[in-house]
Amino acid sequence: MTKVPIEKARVQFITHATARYDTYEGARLALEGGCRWIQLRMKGAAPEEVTAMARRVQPLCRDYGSVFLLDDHVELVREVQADGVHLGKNDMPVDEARRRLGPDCIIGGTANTFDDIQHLHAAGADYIGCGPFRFTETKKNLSPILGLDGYRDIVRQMRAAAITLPMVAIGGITVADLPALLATGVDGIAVSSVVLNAEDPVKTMETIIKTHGCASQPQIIP
Ligand code: TZP
Ligand code: MG
Repeated sequence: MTKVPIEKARVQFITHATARYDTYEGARLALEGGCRWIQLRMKGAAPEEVTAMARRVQPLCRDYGSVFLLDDHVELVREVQADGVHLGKNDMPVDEARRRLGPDCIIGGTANTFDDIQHLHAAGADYIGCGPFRFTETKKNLSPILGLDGYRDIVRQMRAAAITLPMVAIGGITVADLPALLATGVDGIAVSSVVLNAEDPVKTMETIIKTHGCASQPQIIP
């Protein structure tokens, strides 16, 4: 697998347990809807709990041909055979994670500004999750909201600096936002609640994939 398969990176699903769906079921629905990039995010969960869930979600992702990343837990990446890790500003620095995990592992970083992106690029990140687009209850302690103008500005600065890392928008994104958001030049989107809170999560993910014009490979398992 290419290190960051861009066709899979364009629509990323971030897990989140809700009253209706647990973490595993949420990931399964996203995969069934055609998503091929799952980030296992279990804020506040003990490492043993993350490990146990990762041992269930990893093979599911493999069956669907999906990328499987852990949020935060660099120390578990090898143990659960994840493809990589996503790191925020308060997590292990990307360059240290790179030293520990090696060149083949996917390492993503969270950014809110072009300055953050420059640092992540220099540190050896493979892709950027940039946000928040708008307010969301899925994440605590949000950075300043970017909105469409924020992404336009950041894309312009990335191009001027010839930084070609894939950059995905995140935070409160709905299906209706996609055309305008993608028109800003971002490479993709990362979503959670728009899928999990939808009446039909599978259909909603299918719509997102179609709207993005990057339908994934046909499903591998029924
Ligand atoms: N980082 C910035 S916003 C966010 C994360 C993990 C949550 C994205 O979830 P949602 O439900 O799509 O706003
Ligand atoms: Mg984090």
